[in-house]
Formats: sequence, structure tokens, C-alpha cells
Amino acid sequence: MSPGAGATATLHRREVVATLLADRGDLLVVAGLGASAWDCAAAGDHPLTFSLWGGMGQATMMGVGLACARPDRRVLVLTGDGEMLMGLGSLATAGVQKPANLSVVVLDNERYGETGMQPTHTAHGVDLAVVAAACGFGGASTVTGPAEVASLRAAIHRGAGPVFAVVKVMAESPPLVLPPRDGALLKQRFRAALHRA
Ligand SMILES: Cc1ncc(C[n+]2csc(CCOP(=O)(O)OP(=O)(O)O)c2C)c(N)n1
Repeated sequence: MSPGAGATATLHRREVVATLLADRGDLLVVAGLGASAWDCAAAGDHPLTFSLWGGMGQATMMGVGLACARPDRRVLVLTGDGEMLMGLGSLATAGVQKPANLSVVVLDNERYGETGMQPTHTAHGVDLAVVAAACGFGGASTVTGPAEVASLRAAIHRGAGPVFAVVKVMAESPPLVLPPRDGALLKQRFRAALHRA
């Protein structure tokens, strides 16, 4: 297994997500499948979080659609490196559409965590921030420390997007905290909360 930067990561994914979602206000969140969705649930289940339970590779495309449909709202896609790698084409669409209200944050543990911690392409040097920059995300960044996480939170809530950040996190498996499992319920409560606000 290639060590990659993930072998030296010091950030805990749960702490990163808790920081990014603190005082989230009316932020719309699309949570990528598996661990990213569990991180969001651990930070507090919320009707304005739409969790993908098994739809791998779709998180950013959904975020682009939401951001284009609701330019009055901030949209955050929180997902894993494996999930992002499966939906790379969505970065090209986002880079062309350039929704200023969209942020995409990849929690990069360099592993397919849920299926057994197999190394992903990022463990072998694929740099998703460079991919995003090439697709048109100005200022795409890689975050490795707490101070940068705080800056990223400010960019998500107030910055001129589209924002893209890879956050290098440790390859760990924190205790499961599951969001509701009923897809129809997740969709309906998200729509209801969005229309209410
Ligand atoms: C199309 C498809 N292929 C494979 C899977 C199985 N699968 C579920 S989670 C996962 C790994 C996700 O990895 P990543 O996005 O990096 O998340 P993390 O490492 O944070 O858990 C895989 C391969 C799936 N759900 N859908």
C-alpha cells in the first residue's frame, strides 16, 4: 500500500465536520454515502441535510443542481474521496456552471473506508484539488490543519464560490451514528424544510 499523505494526516473527520457545520443556519448539505453521512449525523441530524445512503458518485452533481436551482441559499457537499472519484465528471459541470453558492469538501482519508479501507487513487498521488482547479474551481485548496478548517468554514458560509477543498483526514472508523434510513422521508423532509425557509 502506498503511504500517501493520508498516512501523516492529523485531522479527525468528526471534528472537521462538527466545525464546518457549527451554527449552520439555513445551509443546505448534501452528504456523500457512508462515513460522510455518518459524520453529518454525528454533528446533529438536520432536515436540511440530504444523506446519500448508497448512491456513490452523485453527491456533487446533486449539490450543483441544488445550488443552481436555489442561488439564494448556500449549498455544501460533504463527501469522501472514493465517492468524489466515482463522480469526477460533476466537477467539470460545476466548473462550467460556477455556482457562487456551492462548496464541495472532500474528506480525504485516501481509503474506501466502508468497504474495508482499501487505498483509493488519492493514496497513489491523484490530487483532487488539482483536478477541481483544472475544472474551473478558482482557489481549490488542500487543508491539513485546524486553522485552515476554520478558514474553510468561513468560505463555505460567506465566501465567493464555487469553493473546493480536500481535507486530509486520518483513516479511522469512528462509532456509527446513522441518519434516518428511509429515502422517501429524507427527500420529503428536506423539501419541506427548504420550502418552509
Ligand atoms: C456504485 C457503487 N460502488 C460501490 C459501492 C460500495 N461502497 C460503499 S461505501 C464505499 C467506499 C466509499 O469511500 P469514500 O467515499 O472514500 O468514503 P470513506 O472512506 O470516507 O468511508 C464503497 C466502495 C457503492 N455503494 N456504490
